[in-house]
Amino acid sequence: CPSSPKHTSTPSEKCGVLNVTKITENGKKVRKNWTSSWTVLQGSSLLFAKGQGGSTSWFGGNQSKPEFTVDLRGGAVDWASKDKSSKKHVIELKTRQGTELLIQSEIDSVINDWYRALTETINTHAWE
Ligand code: I3S
Repeated sequence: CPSSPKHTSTPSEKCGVLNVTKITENGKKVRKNWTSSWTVLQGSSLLFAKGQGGSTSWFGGNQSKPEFTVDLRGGAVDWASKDKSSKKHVIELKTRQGTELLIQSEIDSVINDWYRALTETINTHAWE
């Protein structure tokens, strides 16, 4: 992550571009709206900023504001079933607050790394 070069090896700090859509908000189904989003995992929070905005894009900078933040504590992550999306490599993320997101990347290794990082984060912060 550009703003934290010293912390790039920390598993709880990760960022990159992913395709994201909400499918449920506060327990209510919402219409899918897939967007390419600059995504940052920071501690137990997952932050999304709309649009890629170039590689220097960062929430603290001028280019992008955090569009959406998800609290991972008490959440659940799993591979999405086929009926959730026709896309491949889709992660389903459920929050304790009743928001469900789909997270996708065309790149195998990228989505596998995110799956690992999200699972790790949820397990680490499960009892907070
Ligand atoms: O689960 P759905 O309804 O088949 O999801 C698709 C739709 O949301 C579609 O948008 P509109 O129905 O607003 O045109 C999206 O373009 C598709 O990407 C959605 O399906 P996938 O399988 O790509 O998640």
